[in-house]
Amino acid sequence: MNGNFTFAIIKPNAVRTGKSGPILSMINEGGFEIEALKMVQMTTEQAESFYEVHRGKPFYIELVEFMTSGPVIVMVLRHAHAVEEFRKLIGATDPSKAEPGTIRKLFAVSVKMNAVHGSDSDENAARESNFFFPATERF
Ligand code: IDP
Ligand code: MG
Repeated sequence: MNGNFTFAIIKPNAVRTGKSGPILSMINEGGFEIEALKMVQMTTEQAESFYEVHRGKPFYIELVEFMTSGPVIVMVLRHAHAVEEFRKLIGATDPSKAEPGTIRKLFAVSVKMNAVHGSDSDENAARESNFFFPATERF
């Protein structure tokens, strides 16, 4: 991971309502290459561990419940300055504050059900990619 990769999730609300295709189109049109992709149903243990950094926050339990409420699409994306560029493409956590034309502005239904996840640092991009795609499974 050298700044050219990020990790993304299409969250359960978006998968459930048929938004995976439009979101993947926006990712492609944004110039991101899909390096690895799969659909998974997260277990509670996986979601708790993935969101470990938020443990103890008021929204942690409902976030874990939401993220395990149905299948998600997890992927590793390649782009120059991938973390920053993908955060721009998805927009603010709270969709009411997201820029027009961002994925969250278009597809989020609430702060919690905000359609997509994007890593917030190169270090977390590596951690999160390895969490779902062990080195042997990719590239
Ligand atoms: P991010 O996804 O934009 O990085 P974080 O602050 O890391 O935002 O929060 C992780 C996820 O937790 C958010 O994407 C959202 O699904 C959920 N979340 C964040 N804040 C709240 C909240 O106040 N209520 C409910 N869910 C929240
Ligand atoms: Mg975050």
